[in-house]
Amino acid sequence: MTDDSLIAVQPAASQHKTTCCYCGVGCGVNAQVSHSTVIAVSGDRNHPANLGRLCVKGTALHQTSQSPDRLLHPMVNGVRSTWDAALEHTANGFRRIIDEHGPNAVAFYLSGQLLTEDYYVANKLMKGFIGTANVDTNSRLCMAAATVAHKKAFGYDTVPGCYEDLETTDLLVLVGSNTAYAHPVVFQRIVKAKAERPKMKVVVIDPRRTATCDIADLHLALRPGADAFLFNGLLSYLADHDGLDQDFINSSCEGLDAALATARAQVPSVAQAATICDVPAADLERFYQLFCATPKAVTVFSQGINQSSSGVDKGSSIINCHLASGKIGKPGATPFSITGQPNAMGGREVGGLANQLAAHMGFDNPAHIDKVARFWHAPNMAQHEGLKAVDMFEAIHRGEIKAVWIMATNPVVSMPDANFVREALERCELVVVNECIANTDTAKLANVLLPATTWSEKHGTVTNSERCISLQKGLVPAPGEALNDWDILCRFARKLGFEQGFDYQHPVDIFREHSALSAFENNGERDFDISAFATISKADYNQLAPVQWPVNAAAPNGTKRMFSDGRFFTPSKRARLISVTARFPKKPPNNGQMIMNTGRIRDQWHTMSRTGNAPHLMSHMDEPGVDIHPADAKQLGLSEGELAVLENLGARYLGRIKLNDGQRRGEVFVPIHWNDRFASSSRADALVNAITDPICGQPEFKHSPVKVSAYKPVWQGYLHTTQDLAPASDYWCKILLATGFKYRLAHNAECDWAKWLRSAYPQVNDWVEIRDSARAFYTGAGFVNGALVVALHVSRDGKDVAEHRWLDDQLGQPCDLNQRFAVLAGHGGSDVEDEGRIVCSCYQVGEKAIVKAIAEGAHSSAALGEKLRCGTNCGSCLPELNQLVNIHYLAKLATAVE
Ligand SMILES: Nc1nc2c(c(=O)[nH]1)N[C@H]1C(S)=C(S)[C@@H](COP(=O)(O)OP(=O)(O)OC[C@H]3O[C@@H](n4cnc5c(=O)[nH]c(N)nc54)[C@H](O)[C@@H]3O)O[C@H]1N2
Ligand SMILES: Nc1nc2c(c(=O)[nH]1)N[C@H]1C(S)=C(S)[C@@H](COP(=O)(O)OP(=O)(O)OC[C@H]3O[C@@H](n4cnc5c(=O)[nH]c(N)nc54)[C@H](O)[C@@H]3O)O[C@H]1N2
Ligand code: SF4
Ligand SMILES: [Mo]
Repeated sequence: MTDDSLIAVQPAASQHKTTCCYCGVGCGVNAQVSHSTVIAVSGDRNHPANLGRLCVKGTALHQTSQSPDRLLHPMVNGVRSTWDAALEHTANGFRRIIDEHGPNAVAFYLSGQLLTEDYYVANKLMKGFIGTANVDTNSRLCMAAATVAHKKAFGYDTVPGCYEDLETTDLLVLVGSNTAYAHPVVFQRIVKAKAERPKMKVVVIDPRRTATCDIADLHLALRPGADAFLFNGLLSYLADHDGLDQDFINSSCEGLDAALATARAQVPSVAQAATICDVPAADLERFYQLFCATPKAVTVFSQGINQSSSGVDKGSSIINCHLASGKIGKPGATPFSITGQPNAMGGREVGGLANQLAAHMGFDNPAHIDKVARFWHAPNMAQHEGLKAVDMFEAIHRGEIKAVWIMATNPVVSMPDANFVREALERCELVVVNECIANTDTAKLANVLLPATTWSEKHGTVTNSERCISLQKGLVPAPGEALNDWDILCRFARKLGFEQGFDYQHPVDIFREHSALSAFENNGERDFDISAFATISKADYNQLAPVQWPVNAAAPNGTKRMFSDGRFFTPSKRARLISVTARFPKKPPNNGQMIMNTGRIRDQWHTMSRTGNAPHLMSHMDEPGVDIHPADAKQLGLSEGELAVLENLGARYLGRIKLNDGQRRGEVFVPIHWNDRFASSSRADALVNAITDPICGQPEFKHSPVKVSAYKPVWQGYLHTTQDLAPASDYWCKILLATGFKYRLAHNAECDWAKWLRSAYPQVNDWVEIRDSARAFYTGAGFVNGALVVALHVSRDGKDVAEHRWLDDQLGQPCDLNQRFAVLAGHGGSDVEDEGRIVCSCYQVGEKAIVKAIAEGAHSSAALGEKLRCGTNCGSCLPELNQLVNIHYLAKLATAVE
């Protein structure tokens, strides 16, 4: 924080309301602060998003806010610098490049994890003052398709519904959304609503059987990428089965005939739809019937729809069905694009994407360009849209963009063809990165690395999936020399000579301007209007209560739901149905290739810069995985627990095989999170083709053809160490433990283990080792003053190195003779039970204990909770507890009955 009044020297412990910085659910958090540290968090009962709940990531907010890898000082070319010198260097670089090559030779790449105020300033500086729209954001990878689909249908990028609609609906359709993992608190709200109103039906549409299917009455495991066919089929079905709302269509829609004609031509019957989508016709018909017969239906869509070479069309095909059947603008009835990042929506509001202007205006409307220019008194207003993310990095690679400033995102991990992106940055003349973490894969390539504040230090607003604006509060002082992103940008702007327009003293100054722009010459024409805040006082801003936009004279307390009057923001005030020609993904797999699907796991956030540092968040899934159907695995000679190698674009992804009959044949699933800080070769995006949707530029992240084979190392094993030190090996992945690190290792050449250990740990003079005569296995442990410092277990076939969690707790512990033997054996003895994989992160309850409790009579998640506490804190593991009860009790019961 730059404002001392906000830091406030904290008394012993004080309570503050703030907002979670992870997902787009946007939960309200009570943070307890003591001695300038957030020491505890709990859910805010009064926040409309979560009503007191938090998921496992939210519950761990205070544990992840301090990182040993924190970036504390500005760095220029690897050398510590001062703020003034670093910004002078940056400004000189930008100025020279702009003078020589014009403003389009520079670019900003931003993030939905910036605050609205940061985002506003970045966008204003580039589009209004530097004079280029080469400003794009990771929202391109995330929400771009939904944004365009909204704009096409409604005139503006409006999310019509609210979370309450998910609870009050009679039919909830979750399409390409693993809500249980990605929006856990929304999922818990749905679970509760369904338990209270069992007539509510849930349909999940996802090629995989995910944790979200735990509550599904019907799961359509469709062929990857077939969604627009499925929804075109639904539109035809509605027309054929009296499912159209003619009154609503007559009064509020246009374009139905053309949309229907295209849908009918492509998907004339349910049978054809079922064949194209590769789902049982009876199941599909059941879904169509349900949708047709249920006035209150909500369709939530997320990355399974957006991240596609035809994501806009897929979004349109969903919205079409809601418009045609009048299921919009009413309680419990709406299409709902659920957003991923905490401020993806705020970014859209300030126009953070290269084709947008501030306050939901756009380059496609000359009057908008003029309005924004006049409002900003912009000396160099950009007149055309800029380059979208993938095109932007291609232009960097070609040398056309010579300076890029990256803020709050890690493109070397998260962009498609990630090795190309890395190469582009290596070639770029000037790479500036605002980060909190010193050594992210992107930060490592920065010429200028600038320390930014992050959650609990920065202060400003974010907007969640249901248009709710909340304050993320500055509660503790910035560490080292870190500054707020908006402040860094303003200092830079002033160095470029833009004194006026960037002299904000506090985020409220920016928020007021942003609010005023939303009202500027609006006259009810634009959806985004928060004019009520144009004159908000600093005191009111610092206590801002969550509120859903629009917030204006007509709706001073905000707006829960949009379009209740059947009026839209198009010139005709009617919503448009869009004619959609459904298409499959651009690049089908060749013979022998499989489709790589990518997505989230429960306890990690993106590139792990924060969640990777919390041992208990690592415990649910501690290693990059490859989920594969058992039959495919058998065909390829892959076994559970071994390593697989996936290949595409000359890159490799190594991951641990997990047999999963919830996978479709021919498709593997890998997590997006691992990166070069945590594993040797597990950046999924290095294998993703940079294929994008031609309209919105969003990449096809969910569908990459890859070659899959077994990885056969010469040796493999694991290392426990108090130091972050492991042997160079072809495969390694790092797992944080409470008192050190665990590495899983595999390599394709021989190694002299005893020699490596002695050279890597010279301080150890007390070694205990076992090696067999044929050198098929080696185990060594080193002690300093009797305490365990390092332990290595390796073998040729991996058979002798079964891991037990017991060893994870022994680092740093004094070890007597018995314990030394136990360390060498790798487990605490037959009377020490291994917990197995951790299912409940909050209480660290492992799978083995849960299975045992089920055998002993705990036959529901509630009974398990009573016995072991699992699932009783944040509830994120409830779907998995139910699954274990299914497998280990209900399925056995069913077999017994048969
Ligand atoms: N734990 C956790 N939560 C997060 C995040 C995180 O990193 N970790 N990130 C946040 C962000 S930024 C985002 S954008 C959201 C994303 O939230 P989601 O979109 O729910 O998450 P994903 O796992 O990316 O993908 C969702 C599902 O799409 C499915 N899918 C793949 N192909 C298809 C297809 O062709 N059709 C259909 N119908 N489905 C398909 C995948 O199998 C996957 O289960 O999560 C947010 N929440
Ligand atoms: N294959 C595949 N790839 C994907 C996806 C997928 O589903 N599949 N999903 C895509 C999606 S939807 C998304 S949203 C992206 C996410 O991908 P990224 O945006 O690259 O992921 P993050 O790890 O969230 O990166 C945020 C960075 O900002 C830093 N940071 C945190 N707070 C602040 C702050 O206040 N200021 C500054 N300056 N820095 C901060 C963090 O340390 C971190 O390094 O990944 C995309 N990539
Ligand atoms: S659901 Fe979890 S990660 Fe998302 S905002 Fe709420 S607490 Fe944070
Ligand atoms: Mo996202």
